Amino acid sequence: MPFPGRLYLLFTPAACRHEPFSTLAQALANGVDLVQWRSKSPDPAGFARCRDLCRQHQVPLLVNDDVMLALRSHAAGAHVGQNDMPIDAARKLLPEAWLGVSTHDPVQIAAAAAAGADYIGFGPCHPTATKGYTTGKTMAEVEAAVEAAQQRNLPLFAIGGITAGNLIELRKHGVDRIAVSSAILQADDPAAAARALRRML
Ligand code: TZP
Ligand code: MG
Repeated sequence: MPFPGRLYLLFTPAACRHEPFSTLAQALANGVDLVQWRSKSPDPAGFARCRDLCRQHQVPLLVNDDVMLALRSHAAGAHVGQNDMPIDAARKLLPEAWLGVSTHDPVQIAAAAAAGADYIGFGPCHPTATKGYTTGKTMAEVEAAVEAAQQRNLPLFAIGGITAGNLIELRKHGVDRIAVSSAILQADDPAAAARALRRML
């Protein structure tokens, strides 16, 4: 099955301006088509609510960092960073589920492809307080990453400080999938924010 999703929401309940599960429901009803559970502390009840909402909307749910939670909960997959469980170990634990990897340059993209990742995140494209990045990528770096991913048939989600305002430029440089947190979770109107991003993808 081709990897699904254009508008990937990194869902951290504590990062929401409004009530988290109402925010998630609005995002799911307005164009978010992939969700990552990204809670920094264990929250089984929150995870269950998130999973139920994703199921209702038939949107795949992936778990950040915690490959074992992804396995136990029969989530659609897991996402690992460069300092989390090694990709090949995660791949062995999740032979069937989706596996995503955070990457920051073409060398990491090649390694993620070789280890069997199903998709990559690439960034931070722009500075973002969500993860404390003060610098982003040049558009030449974005293009090089898009090309490296395309050569390996690896879906690439641009990530980091993406807004409806700066997505136009990323689109011009080959980005067709994005992962966002604050653009939706911190929006005054999360439904409108999700719709605005989705219209551009
Ligand atoms: N990885 C690179 S930037 C980032 C992650 C998880 C944060 C994305 O959040 P935002 O709020 O969309 O910048
Ligand atoms: Mg991580």
